[in-house]
Amino acid sequence: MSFPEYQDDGFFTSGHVACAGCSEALALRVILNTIGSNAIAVVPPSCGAVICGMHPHSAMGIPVCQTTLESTAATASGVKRALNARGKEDTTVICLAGDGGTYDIGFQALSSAVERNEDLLYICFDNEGYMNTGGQKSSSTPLMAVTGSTPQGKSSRKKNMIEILAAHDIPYVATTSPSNINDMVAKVNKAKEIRGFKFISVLIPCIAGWGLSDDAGIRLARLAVESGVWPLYEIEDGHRYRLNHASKTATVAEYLKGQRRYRHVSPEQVEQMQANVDDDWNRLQQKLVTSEQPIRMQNL
Ligand SMILES: Cc1ncc(C[n+]2csc(CCOP(=O)(O)OP(=O)(O)O)c2C)c(N)n1
Ligand code: SF4
Ligand SMILES: [Mg+2]
Repeated sequence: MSFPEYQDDGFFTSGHVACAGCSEALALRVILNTIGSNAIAVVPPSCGAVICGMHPHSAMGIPVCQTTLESTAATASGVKRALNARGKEDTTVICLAGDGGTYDIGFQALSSAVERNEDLLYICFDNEGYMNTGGQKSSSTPLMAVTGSTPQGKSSRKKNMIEILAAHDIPYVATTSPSNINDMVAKVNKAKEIRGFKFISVLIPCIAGWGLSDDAGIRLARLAVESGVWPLYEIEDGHRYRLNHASKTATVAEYLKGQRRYRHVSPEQVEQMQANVDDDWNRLQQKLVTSEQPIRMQNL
């Protein structure tokens, strides 16, 4: 195991109010310290907004603009254009949103901003539900997971946001995990160098919403990667795929174990979920093979 390759310059401080053991706090610390001081965050209602806290006691060491759940990408577009108008083109505008504010309620603003190819870095903290309001389902909640609004388990599959964004020909879209810090640092650094819209999705095992013990977050994040439930990959310009963790060494059953939200699932349903993951993995492999194509024109 290698040591994390980022320098902590104190852009995320102690005293935040994340649940004990929540890996979103760790991810925020890594991402903010990788971005550095020349940045402004746009944050909609979410655990991230609660974790960051209120001015002047915020845990974040950069200016924060809290916006509505619908309008993260629109607000950030305006902030970025205002900065440009004042000659501050080098300031990074970073959106820090949850999955509900990304996959569902903020999707229209997000899709429009990607279509305009705004120069933004959008981070989605995907804890697979509306968690700071008590754990309701979002369209990121996976099949069979119990939430406050799917008490018998969700009947539909998780929306594939990465592929939806790839279909926008977005310059850069990637997944990462708090179990793979160097992968996270590398992707944030890479995104910093790209002009246009960048989207990075971070899987956040939710201690409260998934029914985990306080010390299980990172272990679950790792099992998600190693089982292929959350493959680490990146796509450039909507069609050049790269897999960053190439092997699948754990089973879906191992990943589900210890999560209260899957306690009711039968062995047959576990088999079906394994088949779904295998199918998605194989499709990803096919895209890796066909992805070495010439770079397409960007609409910058
Ligand atoms: C239009 C609108 N609907 C509902 C709410 C109430 N609300 C605030 S935060 C939140 C949950 C957001 O979920 P997500 O984006 O996944 O963030 P998480 O809490 O899981 O980090 C909801 C429903 C709101 N603020 N605005
Ligand atoms: S509700 Fe879940 S995601 Fe939100 S702070 Fe608590 S553990 Fe973290
Ligand atoms: Mg959420």
